[in-house]
Amino acid sequence: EPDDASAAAAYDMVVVSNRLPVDYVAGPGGATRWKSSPGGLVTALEPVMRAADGAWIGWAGVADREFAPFEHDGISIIPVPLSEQELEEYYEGFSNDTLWPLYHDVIAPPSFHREWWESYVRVNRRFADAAADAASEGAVVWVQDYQLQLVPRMLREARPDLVIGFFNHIPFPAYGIYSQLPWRRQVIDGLLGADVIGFQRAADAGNFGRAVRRLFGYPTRGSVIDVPEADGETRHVVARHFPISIDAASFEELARRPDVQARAKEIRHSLGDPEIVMLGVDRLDYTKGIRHRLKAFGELLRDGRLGVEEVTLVQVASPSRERVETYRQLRDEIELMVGRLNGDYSTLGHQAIAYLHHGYPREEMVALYLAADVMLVTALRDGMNLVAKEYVACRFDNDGVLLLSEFTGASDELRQAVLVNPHDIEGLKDSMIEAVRMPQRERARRMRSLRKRVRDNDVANWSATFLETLTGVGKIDPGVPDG
Ligand code: GDG
Repeated sequence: EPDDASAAAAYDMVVVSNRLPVDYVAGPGGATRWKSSPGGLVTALEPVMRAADGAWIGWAGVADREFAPFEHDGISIIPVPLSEQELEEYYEGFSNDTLWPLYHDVIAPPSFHREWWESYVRVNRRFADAAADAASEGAVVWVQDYQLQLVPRMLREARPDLVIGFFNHIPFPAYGIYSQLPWRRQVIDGLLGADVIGFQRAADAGNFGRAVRRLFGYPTRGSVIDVPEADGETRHVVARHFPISIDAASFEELARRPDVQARAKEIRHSLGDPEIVMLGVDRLDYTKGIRHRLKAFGELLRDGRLGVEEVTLVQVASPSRERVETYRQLRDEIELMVGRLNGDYSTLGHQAIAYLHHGYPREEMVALYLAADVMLVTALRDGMNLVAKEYVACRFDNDGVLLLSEFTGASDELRQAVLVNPHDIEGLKDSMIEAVRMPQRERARRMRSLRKRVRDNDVANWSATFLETLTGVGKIDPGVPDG
């Protein structure tokens, strides 16, 4: 039960995620400043939180520092501290070197370490405690992503009055892969503390349901799982897909700005005005299929099916998880490939690949989207992939071709993209050529249909659908006997 002190600062809507939507920047003279940070989840939830006047619980991005709660841009921010060791074990270790590769179909081998798991449990407990303190009686708490899978159960035990949602932003793997996890029962049990468990794709929810049946034998009917509780009651937990999206209107608004359009022209000009600009935008991550993309592009140049006078590939690889060894190796491999391809095929006037290991402001990203004739999304596994949706949202000119991997959640919705299997290098090459040569009428037809899809399911729709499901469950369930 909340005591008087916490009741005074109680919020009816609480979001819990590993990272806060703000970055800490050391100001002049030791002053503390906060700056909104870009990224998939922040982009998705910021508008919702501002409207709901809620609190956001998460880590501020610097280890070994404690910060008092504060307001930022109309959102109450409640920082949770992490020590340097917890950063290594809970975050870089268990979250990004165990769960991330495991949940992305073991594209890279996951590491299993018992100390990492213990740290994961400890940190999840700290986040759950912070949420229990911040939430008002009967509040809605929405827990985000794979770093915090134990929080729903911990929170339910402390605060049975709460309505608890969980959304998994990354895939949920098939049981044959999931079952490798030494703590597979604890993680599922942690998630089942929620009232609603959201996934990106129907296939992810299906994999989760199968894991529940295999490990616990709980009955499932469609998206409802019957979870027996210690008091003999049965809770009905909903596990289904809620495909995440973007704030499509705000991307289009940026794309329509004259300065952003001028910048798009300038980008093409500075590339030597090639006929075709191809673009990749990814965090530098082994799930994104950057190597497959470069290999296919390199072979097209080698075979003379594309020439550097005609085509330039712009690859933005934003720095990510740079202290994790797999990511360092990946960076070396990609930069070796880019260096070789440019060495082999660039001329003084035309670069084969413009490779950028930087993060950019949103305006620059949008200018890049506008400058690109072909957008390459070749992920080997991706929960959704927001870049694909952002590209489409920006193309109010109904032009541009989206080449999209079947292994992204986005491919379930964006059926009018040029769909590819990135493992099939020959197929990928043919699809790149198809995209480059696609007649204008067909480009327009496909883009119109893609744009309609992204407009119809934007991020406001995503969060509204999730929260309606969640509060619907919360209203119906308490006190209603099973059956
Ligand atoms: C996870 C899941 C799921 C990237 N570089 C810059 C920049 N970005 C922005 C993009 C986009 C976001 O970051 C990346 O989102 P993605 O969906 O593409 O991928 P993940 O980061 O892996 O996100 C993913 C997502 O969560 C949401 O549920 O779709 O499957 O893996 O918005 O534009 N933004 C700016 N500068 C950059 O350099 N401003």
